[in-house]
Amino acid sequence: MRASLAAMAKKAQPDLAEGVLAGDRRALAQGITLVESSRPDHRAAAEALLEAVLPAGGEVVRLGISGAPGVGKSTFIEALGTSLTAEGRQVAVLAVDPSSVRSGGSILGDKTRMEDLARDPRAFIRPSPSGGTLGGVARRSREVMLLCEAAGHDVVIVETVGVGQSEIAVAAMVDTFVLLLAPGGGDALQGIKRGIMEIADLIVVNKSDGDLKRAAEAMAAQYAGALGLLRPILANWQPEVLTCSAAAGQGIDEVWQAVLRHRQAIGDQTALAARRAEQARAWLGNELEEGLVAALRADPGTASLAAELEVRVEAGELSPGAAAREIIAAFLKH
Ligand SMILES: Nc1nc2c(ncn2[C@@H]2O[C@H](COP(=O)(O)OP(=O)(O)O)[C@@H](O)[C@H]2O)c(=O)[nH]1
Ligand SMILES: [Mg+2]
Repeated sequence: MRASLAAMAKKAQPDLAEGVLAGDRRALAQGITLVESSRPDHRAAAEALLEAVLPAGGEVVRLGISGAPGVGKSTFIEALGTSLTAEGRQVAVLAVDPSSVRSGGSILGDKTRMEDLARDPRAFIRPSPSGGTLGGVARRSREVMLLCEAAGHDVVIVETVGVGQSEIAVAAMVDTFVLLLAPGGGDALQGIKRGIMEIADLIVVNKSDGDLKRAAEAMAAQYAGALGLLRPILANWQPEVLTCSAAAGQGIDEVWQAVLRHRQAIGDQTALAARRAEQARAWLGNELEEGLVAALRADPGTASLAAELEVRVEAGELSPGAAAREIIAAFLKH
């Protein structure tokens, strides 16, 4: 499989790009395998493939969804996704979850909660690439997103568990970022870091049904009040707070309408393109930083000096700043 993939990558690159652009699911899956591979020859092929299929253009909606485990992300994505495919949209669902090595792939395990969507020929569900740093996982997901768009998916939903930094990375690759909450966590506002509220374009309180309905509404009111104190991210967009019941399929369309309103607030296609261009520029910066650090760490000539200086920093003989400058200077000389 590995060998044949590499061979295919070398010989049939244009065919693969064509297959992806034609919306062929096997080609898309092969392309994703290339993009997610850490083998250097695959990386080169993946970059060639991305170059061949970009820019996909079209009216793609990139939607990020973050929320703690159990708030109902999978149930929500199933409900939203199936209603979008019923409208004729092609939906891709991706996950960014750097911890998925441990959990065995969040979305894959969740496919049982996305049963209809998983079977839907208009939908494509891909678990988080496993392994590596958050930066690495997020980068591969971003590239998978671009491949899915090239293959004709016009709504890409990127799911992430709202713990740690992954939501920042997801917010930086989507147009609209939704924070999903649910009552019953007990700790309400305290449980959510202010940081994630600051990047949310929409806050949706799920499980607004049955016994939880009143608690959900109270929670929504509380968050609306808290949001009012924050500075809006877009000049003409005040983040909205909505309630829904993913399980009952209620309020889902209202969330989608809010997503479309946020998109309107971003502006026309030119404004959207400018925003995405800015995101791509920021990603370039991240890639450069990660790449440089990786190159430095892999450089055998620098490694021994780094180990030596580390000891001196630990002993308090040398400041971390001075040590870093010395290591960088040595690395740059090579
Ligand atoms: N009452 C109620 N339960 C829900 C709703 N959405 C999801 N759940 C339940 O919450 C639990 C976690 O849902 P899941 O979609 O797996 O959450 P995730 O971990 O965020 O993906 C499951 O038991 C769901 O059945 C909802 O709208 N109302
Ligand atoms: Mg889930």
